[in-house]
Formats: sequence, structure tokens, C-alpha cells
Amino acid sequence: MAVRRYVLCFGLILVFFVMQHGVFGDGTTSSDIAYLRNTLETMQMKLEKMDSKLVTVSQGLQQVQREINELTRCQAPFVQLSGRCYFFSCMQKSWSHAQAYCRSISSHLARITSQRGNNMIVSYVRNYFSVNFNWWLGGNDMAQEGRWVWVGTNKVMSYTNWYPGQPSNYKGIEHCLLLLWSHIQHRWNDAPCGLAKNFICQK
Ligand SMILES: [Ca+2]
Repeated sequence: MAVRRYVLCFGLILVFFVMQHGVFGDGTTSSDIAYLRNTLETMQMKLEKMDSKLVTVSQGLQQVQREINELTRCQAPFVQLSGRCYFFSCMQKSWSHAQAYCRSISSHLARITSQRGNNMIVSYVRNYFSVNFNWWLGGNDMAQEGRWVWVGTNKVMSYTNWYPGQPSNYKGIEHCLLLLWSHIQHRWNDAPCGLAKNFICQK
């Protein structure tokens, strides 16, 4: 009987222990596990939602960055003309130094590829600068005489606006493209690249 009492007593203690500490003996019960699983699932769902929000925020930041880039692209000294950015330099430099200067401000000597573009540039320089200014543009025939190409793209010019009789390659030393004021108009002339002239950068 004493043994039975001891066994019964041990059983009651074991049941009490399991109720208090769970079958794992480390304080974890099945309801705890269910709770933890639910919590984990809830956290996973929240993380997925946060991921989704982060993607949205990231896309928004990229859009803001694009708008900032667009707004700062044409900051002074550049001006925006028909969606493009130009810098009209009052400094005078040789063609190659002018191109180097343009490159130093993340641009290149200007390319004019249409009558509309030419009219726009000419109109701007006539409105804002002395007509005595002559402007280097980004064209040359340095690589091959008579083969006029645009700097950067190296594409042969499809549009030109030469003065009658130009390009003349006078004395065989005229290999750079100059927007020249003469005979009450601005048109294109080939000129010696070493002359110090105003210049137009574009980006
Ligand atoms: Ca000439």
C-alpha cells in the first residue's frame, strides 16, 4: 500500500509538473508553440508588407532623384532651350581648349543638327550677346579634309548652314566650325582651330 501511495503521489506530482512546465520540461507548452507560430506568421506577414512598402519608397526616391537631376541639369551657367542645356561662354578659347572646358563641366561643344536648332541658337546669341561674338561649335574636319563631323558622335553632318563659299579651308588651315557673324547674319564658317573665340557648350 505504501508503494501504491508513493506511485500515486509521484503521478500527481508528474501531472502537476507537466501542467506547469509542459511536456518538454523547459517551460514550453503546446499552446506556447501555437502562440509563437502565430506570432511568427504575423511577423512574416508584417515583414512582407514592409518589404512591399520599402519597394514603393525606393521607387519614390528614384523618381525624386530623377527630378532633382533634371532640375539641376540646366543650372547656371547653363540655360535650357527647347529641352536642351547650353552654356554660352563669354570667355574666348581655341577650339580644343573650348572643348576641354566644356568637358570639364560635363558637356561638349554644341552640335546643331537641324534648321530649327540653328534658328534657336542664332536667335539666342543675337538676343543676349554682342553680334561681334563668333562662336565655336562642335564640328571639325581634322581627321579628313572636307569630311565634317560632330565631336563626340563623330557623325558626318547631315544638316549644315555654311556661308556661301564655305567651307573654304583658306590657306589649308581651317578645320574647325565657327558660327560667324557677317553680312548681318550668323552662318557657318570653317576657321583656324587655334583662334580664340567664344564657344557654346551643350549637355
Ligand atoms: Ca573658311
